[in-house]
Amino acid sequence: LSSAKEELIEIYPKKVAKKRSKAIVVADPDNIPEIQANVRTIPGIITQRGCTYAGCKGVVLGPTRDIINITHGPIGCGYYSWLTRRNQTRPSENEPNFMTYCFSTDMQDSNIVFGGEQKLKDAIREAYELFHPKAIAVFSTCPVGLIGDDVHRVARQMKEEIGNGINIFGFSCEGYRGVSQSAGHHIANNQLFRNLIGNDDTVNATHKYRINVLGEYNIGGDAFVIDELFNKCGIQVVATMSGNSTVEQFETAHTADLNLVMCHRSINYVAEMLETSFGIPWMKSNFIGADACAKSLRKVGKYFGDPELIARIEEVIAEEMIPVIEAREKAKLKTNGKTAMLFVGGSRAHHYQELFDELGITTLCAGYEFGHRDDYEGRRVIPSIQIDADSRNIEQITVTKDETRYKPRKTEEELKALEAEGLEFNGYDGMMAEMKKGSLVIDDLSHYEMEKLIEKYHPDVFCAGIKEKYCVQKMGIPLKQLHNYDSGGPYAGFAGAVNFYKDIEQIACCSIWKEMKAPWESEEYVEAVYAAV
Ligand code: CFM
Ligand code: HCA
Repeated sequence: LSSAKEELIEIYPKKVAKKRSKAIVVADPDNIPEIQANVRTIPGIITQRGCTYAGCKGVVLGPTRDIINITHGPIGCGYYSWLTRRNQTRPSENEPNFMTYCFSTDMQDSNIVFGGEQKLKDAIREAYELFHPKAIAVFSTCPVGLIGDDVHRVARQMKEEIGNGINIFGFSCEGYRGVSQSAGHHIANNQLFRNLIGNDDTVNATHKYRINVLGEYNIGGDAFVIDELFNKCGIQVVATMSGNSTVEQFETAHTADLNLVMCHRSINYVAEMLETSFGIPWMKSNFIGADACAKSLRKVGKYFGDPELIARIEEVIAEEMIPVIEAREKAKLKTNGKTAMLFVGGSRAHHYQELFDELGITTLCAGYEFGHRDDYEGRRVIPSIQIDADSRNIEQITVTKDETRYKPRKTEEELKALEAEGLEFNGYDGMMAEMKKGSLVIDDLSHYEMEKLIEKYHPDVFCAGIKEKYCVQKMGIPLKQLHNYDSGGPYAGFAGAVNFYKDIEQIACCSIWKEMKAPWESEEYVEAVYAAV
C-alpha cells in the first residue's frame, strides 16, 4: 500500500501534490507518523466535507427535540439540514418534538441588502406564538455573517421581550467560519455550555450510578441501545449529547458523576469544560463493536468500583454476547478475509474498524473528513498542533471552577489508583494506534483519490456517505453509508453489532457487484445524429 501514495498524487500539479502528500500517511502503530489535518481543502479538489453551520446546527444541536432551531439564512441551508442525518428521538406523551419541522427565516435578496434582523425577530415571535417552546436557538449562515446581522443581540432582545422564562441564544456558525464541520462543533459546544449546561441543579436519580454519554447522536437509534444497556446494568444516563436529547438533559448534565466520550472530535470541548467547572472526569469509550462495547462497560464498572455493579455488568455482557457470538460466527464464514475502506467524518472511520475486525475484514485504508491530528495521532500531540488563522477564528472560551458547585468526583489519589489499574482519563490514543502497520491513512480524501484507491484495490465494501455512494457503486463496489446507515441500524452495542454483521455479510459478500458494469462499459456507444432542420 505504501507505493499507492505516489500513485494517488502523481497526477496533481506540483504544489497540490506537495500539500496532499502530507495528508496521506502509512500507518505504523509503533511509530505513529504525523498527518496533516484540519487545514483548508485545496480549491478545485472535490472534498466530501461540509460547512461550519452543518456541524453546529445539523450535528450538535439538531437532535434535541424541544428546542426550536431557527436557521437564519436562505432556505436551502435549513432544508438540507432537515432530518437527513437519521438522528432519532422518542418523546414521551404530551412532550413536544420540533425535529420534524424546518424553521428558517428564508432570507431574500432584500434582506441581504437591508439587513435581516427584523425578519429574524418576527420569526422568533411567530415560533413562540405557535409552539411556546422552552428554548429557541438561532443559527447563522454565510450571508448573515457577510452582512453583519447580530444574532446574539436579537436573541437577547427577544428573550427579554417574550419573557416567561424562555431561553433564546444564537450561534455564530456561518458556513465559512472554519475549514469544515469541526468548527461548528466547537462553536456549538461553547454555546451549550454557556446557555444550557448547569442551569438546573435538580437531581432526578433513577439509579445510584449516573453518567453522561457525550458525542452520541442517536443515528439509526444507537443511543436507544446504549441507554437500554446501561439501564440493564443499573446505571442512569443523565444526558446523551446530543441524541434523543432534551433541554432538561443538558441543564442537569452537571449532576452526573462520569462522562463517557464516544465521538471525541465533536464534543471533547464540553467534556473538558464539565471537568474544569464541576469536577466530572471523562473517559473515551466506544460502543461500536461488541468487544469494544464490553470493554467500555467494564471501564464504567471499574470507575465506580462497586463489586455488585461489576458483577451485574459481567452478567449483562455474558447474556448479550450469546446472540452476538452466534451471529458473528455465521457471518464470518463468508466475511473472513474480505477488505474494507472507511472514509467518514471524525470518529466513525476509527470506531467501525472494530466491527470489521470482528468479522475478519481488514481495513485497507481509512480517513476522516475533518478530524484533527489528535483524532489520528492521539491527544498527546495537542500541544504541538500549530494554531493557524482558521482555528484562531473560532472562539476559545475559558471556564473556571464553579464556585459553589465544583465537586471532584474522585480524589487525585483515587484517580491515580484507577489509572494504575488501567483506566485512562482525559485521553484518546487516536485512530492510527489501532490500525495495522502498512495500511493507508488519508485525511480529507478527494474524489479523485477515492476513484484511484478503488481502481487499484477493489475493496469488498467501501464505507462513506451519500456524496460518494452512487459513484462508487457505479464502479462495481458496494457502498455502505456509515453516516446515516442507509436505512439500517442501530449498530451500537451488542444488539447493534448483530445488525451490522448481518448487513455487512449481505453487502460485502454479494456476488452481483462483480457483474456490475457501468452503462458506458457494457453498452455500445451510440453516436448522436443531428438532423438538419
Ligand atoms: Fe462525530 Fe457523528 Fe462522526 Fe461528526 Fe458528522 Fe455524523 Fe460523521 Mo456524518 S458527530 S464526527 S460531524 S460521529 S454527521 S453522527 S456521521 S460526519 S463520523
Ligand atoms: C454533515 C452531515 C453528514 C452528511 C453525510 C453524508 C451526516 O456532514 O453535514 O455525506 O452522507 O452524517 O448526515 O455527515
